[in-house]
Amino acid sequence: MNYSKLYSHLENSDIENYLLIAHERPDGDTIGAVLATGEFLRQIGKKVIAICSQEVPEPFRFLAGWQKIKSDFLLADFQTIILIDNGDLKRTGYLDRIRLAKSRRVPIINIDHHPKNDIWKLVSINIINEKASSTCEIVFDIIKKFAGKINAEIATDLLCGIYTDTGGFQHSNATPIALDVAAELLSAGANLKKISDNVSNFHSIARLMLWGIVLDRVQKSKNFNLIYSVVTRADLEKIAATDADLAGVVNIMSSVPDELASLLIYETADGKIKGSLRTESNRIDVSAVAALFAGGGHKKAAGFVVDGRIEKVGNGWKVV
Ligand SMILES: [Mn+2]
Repeated sequence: MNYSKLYSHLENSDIENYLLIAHERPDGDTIGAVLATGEFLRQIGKKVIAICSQEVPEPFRFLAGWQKIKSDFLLADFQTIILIDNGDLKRTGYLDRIRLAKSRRVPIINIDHHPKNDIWKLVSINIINEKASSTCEIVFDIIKKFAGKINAEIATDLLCGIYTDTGGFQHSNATPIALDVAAELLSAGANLKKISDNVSNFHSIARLMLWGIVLDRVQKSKNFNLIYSVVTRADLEKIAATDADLAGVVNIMSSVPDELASLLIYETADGKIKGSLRTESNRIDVSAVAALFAGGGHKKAAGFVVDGRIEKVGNGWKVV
């Protein structure tokens, strides 16, 4: 990867004020990468504000400095915007203001490992590596080649992102490079035990009850080689669970051998239906399936949003 454009931008001492944007429905990769990038930029004398349109989820609130992530900003305060792990423009949560930044010629940098999307043509510097396990793996490379200091705090941030995006080193993106980087981060003082305790072993009673509902409704599709389950808004409300509590259960669903994919369908608070797809198989690209419904994502994990509600019909469910 060639970072020369990025580095000469960073070396420009006239450009001081940076805005970092994590994606909506934030995960450990976007949060870890935003915090690590922020620390690194501060080390080299920049002023940084990190932004996320939604709250930092509980499991990532052990990362140092998460409280500093804000949810609003004034565009005029910044000389550069860095989009981190965003995937597409809508996921930034600040679509209008990013378009405005573009029209005001504020430099926008994109650091990501998602496939080509609508952010690419908008930005001045694109740092994309689709082969990277996570955006944190890319940020590690950027800091290291810049001869920046990976302290224990940055190391934990970055390892948190690699850990979450590889499903705790279980998915096929846990490549030799990802594991080499993880080893270097451990040597730099990253706290893997704290990461796994918080990210993998952090379930509220509401979440366990919700997973109970989802797993109880698992069915095999008659027409496709996939298993699916559904959750209505009423289910979520009854046990006071949140959408974030659904993360993870679709991975359990995809543990059934011989199934090509798993699909979890649930009603969102704003009256839509969201589909979350996973596969452990190399024979299917679930982002292509999601694209049929105008969604997207990765080969192994993807999602889509459609209009509608879920209704119970006999022993099954119907999207209306
Ligand atoms: Mn990611």
